[in-house]
Amino acid sequence: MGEGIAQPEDQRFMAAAIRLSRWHTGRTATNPSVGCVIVRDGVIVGRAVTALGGRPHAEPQALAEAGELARGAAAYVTLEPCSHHGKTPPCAEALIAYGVSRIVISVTDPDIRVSGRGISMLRDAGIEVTTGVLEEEGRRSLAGYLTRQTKNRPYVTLKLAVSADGMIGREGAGQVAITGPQARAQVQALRAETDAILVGIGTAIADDPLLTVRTPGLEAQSPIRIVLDPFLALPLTSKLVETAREVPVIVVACEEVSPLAADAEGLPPSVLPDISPTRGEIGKWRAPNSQAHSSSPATEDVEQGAVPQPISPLVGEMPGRAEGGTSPADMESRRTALEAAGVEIVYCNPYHPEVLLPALATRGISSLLVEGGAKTARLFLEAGLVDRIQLYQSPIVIGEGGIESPLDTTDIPSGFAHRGTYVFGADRLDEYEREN
Ligand code: AOF
Ligand code: ZN
Repeated sequence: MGEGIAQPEDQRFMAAAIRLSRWHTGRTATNPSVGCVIVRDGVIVGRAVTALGGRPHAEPQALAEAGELARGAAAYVTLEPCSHHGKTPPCAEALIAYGVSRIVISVTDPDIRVSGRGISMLRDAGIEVTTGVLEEEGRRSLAGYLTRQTKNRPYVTLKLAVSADGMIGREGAGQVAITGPQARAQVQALRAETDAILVGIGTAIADDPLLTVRTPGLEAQSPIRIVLDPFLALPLTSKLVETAREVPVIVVACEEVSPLAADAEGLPPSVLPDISPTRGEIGKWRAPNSQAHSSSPATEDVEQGAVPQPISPLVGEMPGRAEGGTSPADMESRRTALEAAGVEIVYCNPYHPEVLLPALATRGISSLLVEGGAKTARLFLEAGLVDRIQLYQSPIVIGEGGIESPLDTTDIPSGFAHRGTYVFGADRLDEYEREN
């Protein structure tokens, strides 16, 4: 027993398992997308990824493919096999039953129902277990799941597309194409593996974006769309509102406009309606108007953190205040109209991502893409709540009236490591990752 000894081919087979796991990233609800390959005499005899929706897990599927060949074989899994009786029996039991003799694991599972127990079960059955193989890559492939499990918030990617003169758009010009088609296709692929995408109301009004995935074959993988919109200024004629029944739209509004703010009971006004914290399916949302309070620990955190906050000075610059006023009656009619169009409104100070993000995690959102604009990017950067920066640089020049990027390659905040440079047509992508 004890720690198994890494074999020369371990990295190669673990790399294959990690590649396989990527197939279902973002498509396994709150479950991680895990890859598993079964290897006998240097040949892969079974392979699988966690099924769409999260079950069955990877291991039983790979074992079923290997069948009798699994006896005496080695199994490579990107995450510690589970030990709990959930909706499926423990994967560790299946590996033991099939007679696998060696298990190689990249990352141990932080889920309190598993966390080390999967490994103990396997070792107790006399199986040699090696852990930590390609752990950095394994962690990256499980980033959303690990961040939600250990930090109670989604993994946050900030994406910026910057012109040669350091701009992300032009005042009053709506959407300006900065990157070319190859880079845009790459961003569509990123959206497809991300649970939710977030923009500020300024961008939602100026650009009127759709924020969906349009790549043929991936259309069903559009993320939930979230708009930080303190005073419910999102136009009913916007593409977001018009498509809210096809792909969910959540508007995050200030607590002070919440119908509950005036609640005679004095209930804390800001809480996102909860779904089952551990097993909720991301796509299932409560009906609009639902202001249910949950007693789950994560939600309690949200409630505590969401005691009405002083409103940031940014508010004054936000569109919406000027338009149509912010009297309770105006807010009420906007709320009713947005909800009638299928938009969900949640009340949670839009200027405090440290409050919003745990609430999103409680609803099963493991990954979030922040796509604009400059103020929203700064808000997340200043809160220290960006895990990864994807900075596209294009050769085009915006010139007069440009909106300055909050970042370029020379002023990436400290604590980020450069992970790579990639070229898409005429554009260049630099990727940075938070180091802890
Ligand atoms: C594995 N293999 O492919 C995955 C695992 O709700 P359940 O019963 O499906 O359990 C979800 C937990 O199972 C999840 O939090 C994580 O600990 C583990 N996911 N485990 O052995 C897999 N996806
Ligand atoms: Zn399992």
